[in-house]
Amino acid sequence: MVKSRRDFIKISALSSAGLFVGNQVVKATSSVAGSEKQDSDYKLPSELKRTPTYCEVCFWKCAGWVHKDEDGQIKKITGNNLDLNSNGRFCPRGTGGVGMYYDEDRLKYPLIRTEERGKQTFRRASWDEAFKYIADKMAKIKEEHGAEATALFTHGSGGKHFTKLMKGFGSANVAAPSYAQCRGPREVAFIATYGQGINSPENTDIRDTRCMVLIGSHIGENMHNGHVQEMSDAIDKNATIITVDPRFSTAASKSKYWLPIKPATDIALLLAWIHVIINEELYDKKYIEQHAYGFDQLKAHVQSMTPEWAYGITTIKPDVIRETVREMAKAAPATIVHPGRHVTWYGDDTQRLRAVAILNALLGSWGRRGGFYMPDKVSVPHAKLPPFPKPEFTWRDAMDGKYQLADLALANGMCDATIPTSGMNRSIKGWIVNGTNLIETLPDRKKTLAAIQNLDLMVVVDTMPMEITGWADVVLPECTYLERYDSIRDSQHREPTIALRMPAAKPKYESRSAWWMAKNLSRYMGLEQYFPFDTLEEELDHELKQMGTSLAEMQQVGVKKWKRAYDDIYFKDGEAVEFFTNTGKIELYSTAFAEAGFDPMPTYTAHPEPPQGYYRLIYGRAPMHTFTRTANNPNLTDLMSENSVWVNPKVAREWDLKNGQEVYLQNQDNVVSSFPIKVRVTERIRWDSVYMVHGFGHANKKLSRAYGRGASDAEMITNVMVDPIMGGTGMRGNFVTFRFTKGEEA
Ligand SMILES: Nc1nc2c(c(=O)[nH]1)N[C@H]1C(S)=C(S)[C@@H](COP(=O)(O)OP(=O)(O)OC[C@H]3O[C@@H](n4cnc5c(=O)[nH]c(N)nc54)[C@H](O)[C@@H]3O)O[C@H]1N2
Ligand SMILES: Nc1nc2c(c(=O)[nH]1)N[C@H]1C(S)=C(S)[C@@H](COP(=O)(O)OP(=O)(O)OC[C@H]3O[C@@H](n4cnc5c(=O)[nH]c(N)nc54)[C@H](O)[C@@H]3O)O[C@H]1N2
Ligand code: SF4
Ligand SMILES: [Mo]
Repeated sequence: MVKSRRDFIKISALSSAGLFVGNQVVKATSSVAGSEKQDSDYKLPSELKRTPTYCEVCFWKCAGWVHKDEDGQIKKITGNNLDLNSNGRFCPRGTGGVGMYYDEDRLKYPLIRTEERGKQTFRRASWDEAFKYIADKMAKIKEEHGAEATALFTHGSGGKHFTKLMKGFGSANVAAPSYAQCRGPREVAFIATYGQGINSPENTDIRDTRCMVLIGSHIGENMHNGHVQEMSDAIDKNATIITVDPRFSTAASKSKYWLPIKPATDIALLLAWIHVIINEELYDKKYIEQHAYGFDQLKAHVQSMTPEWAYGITTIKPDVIRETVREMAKAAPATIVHPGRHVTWYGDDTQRLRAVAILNALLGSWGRRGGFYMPDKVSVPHAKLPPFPKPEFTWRDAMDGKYQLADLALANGMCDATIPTSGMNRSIKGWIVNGTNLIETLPDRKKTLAAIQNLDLMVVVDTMPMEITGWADVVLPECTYLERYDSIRDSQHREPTIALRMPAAKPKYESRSAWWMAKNLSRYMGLEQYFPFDTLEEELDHELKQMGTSLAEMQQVGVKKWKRAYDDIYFKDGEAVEFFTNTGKIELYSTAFAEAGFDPMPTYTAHPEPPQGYYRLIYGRAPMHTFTRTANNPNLTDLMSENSVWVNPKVAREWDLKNGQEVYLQNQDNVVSSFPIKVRVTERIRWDSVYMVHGFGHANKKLSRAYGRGASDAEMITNVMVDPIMGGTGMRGNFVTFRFTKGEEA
């Protein structure tokens, strides 16, 4: 075996030597410049029986209240009635968020990788040491390769603070996996069509919809709180739900139509729907005439794409295709063809989402009640900072001019730019990874690890000992969202709303907030000018006062709403609307794609099918878990402690598989799952596919409840279908078969 620069190390129980270091830590920590404030970091207002927060268990960011008992122990979290994301109710995961705070496996102290007797290990360090170590390494990278040779991977609230630090340092390499591994293709497709993305929370007007089409979007298991509630209200009001999914999802069980499509063929279905809606003249003529560009080209383009043509591809019967699109047209414009959220499936995802955007335009649902509303938000005014240095190169320079239409950075692109290529003479040498478990999050793990081996520095900021922390040089323990202030939540909605997160308890152990880390690192790195406030409390109060409120008021109310400045949530009849596209119109024919050399209108291309004895691996969410982050949460493991692999009875018979039997999975590249997974025999999945929930099969033994429970879908995702338009990583082109023993990797 080639000796690697960096081994995966478990964060082991620290020896007595560690304890000794620990004693020093107390002293050392208090010598961090300006950190006298650390112990009294936050004043916890004892008079507040409940403190406001917004949830970090997923990115819906519901605002709620943390309740404590007389002894100040955190007891429960409930929703804030003023909040539009939650309507005062938390989902099971959000309620279980308390478990993150109490989890005894949490990261407790800063750690630094060392080599002892030829073996790599972590030693406990003081914050001072850790900051100094990072600042020195960053300075060295800057000297040798330029500040541009550093990157920040981040997902979650603390990212804003580290972003400021990186930009101040001179790097523009900042990416979240929620773009190229999630909703990126959707944003690019809607920007190309309407000049405006979807963003989060999605501007789908589910509350008032009369017909909603879910294409591989499994709301109900995908537990986006406010939208699950709105969908259930819409169903109560007899809205028609049409679900397109190779799996009988929870949403499918509530649907008038379930279309168990052959995976990877959705574009054909969408084009056939577009064909019918145009040829049967069911589209919104007035709307299209007034707002759209390229109708004639679109009409000509789809002429051969009949339901009969699509039947051969999708296995959905022509009469079902016709009937369902007539239902959509009947309810229009209060119809939503839902764009989904995790849409990086087959590499032609931007084009699939273009087809979704086009179908919505034909239904006239964009800007209409029950379709897509026009969201509003307030912008939080930030303190004026000195300008950031201008980077001379970014990850884009390693892309050979590709993916120009990506409007945000690609996490996979930054990973690629870390592996030396001929295209770029300098590769990235330092990573800060905040709140993202890249090993389980990015597809093609081998590549991620190859990139990591090429680094001079990897800092991981996390709350838990995850797969990614095992590869770090320095681990910085963040306190949970229940123990810290964070930036004001200012996401879009029907009305502009802000929410405050404040600590309900002091940070446990030596964990600290991302803000505190970024602030202190800025001192060691000579970047203090980008962090002008001594505490985040002062910074927030300064921002809030400019908005006509204050920290004190927000501590009492948690959420504050503003009236919309204009009555423009829906387009008015006949209103002239200017769209931010080249033509100022809704582009059925994308001039931007044509200019960039891509198909201006979506086409269907066939994707590889599973070889004999293999099944397409598809994956999704379970209502009580979020990605890999909750698999060890004591409250949530009580509800679901492992995943299973869904197998059609026909397949089970062929393999003689029984319910509950443990199997290993092996993919097309002969990768075998590290752990076995239980079989669930069910008619709810097509015979050509198997299904599992993402987020299980943890490999870090320090996760005492999650280690080895179930299997990891990510481990099986070695084939990546990259979207040529924006660089998203299609992850559903992987096929697995069953093994009864682990054996040697073939
Ligand atoms: N195979 C596969 N890959 C996927 C997906 C999939 O379904 N299957 N889904 C994709 C999608 S849609 C997305 S959005 C991404 C999500 O990707 P990630 O955001 O990477 O998801 P998680 O697995 O939850 O990893 C979050 C990490 O943050 C840590 N964490 C939790 N709370 C905090 C905190 O307060 N502070 C800090 N610093 N850290 C914290 C957790 O311990 C965990 O290590 O993954 C994408 N990748
Ligand atoms: N409980 C919970 N809720 C979450 C999350 C979570 O971790 N936990 N994560 C949140 C995040 S960041 C995201 S991005 C969303 C993701 O949630 P969504 O955007 O709703 O969905 P996906 O994960 O892409 O899709 C999963 C569904 O697609 C189906 N599917 C698989 N292949 C195909 C295909 O080829 N065609 C069709 N039509 N369907 C297919 C699967 O059977 C499954 O039902 O969920 C969010 N909500
Ligand atoms: S949907 Fe659930 S987990 Fe996500 S932010 Fe809201 S309460 Fe938290
Ligand atoms: Mo996502």
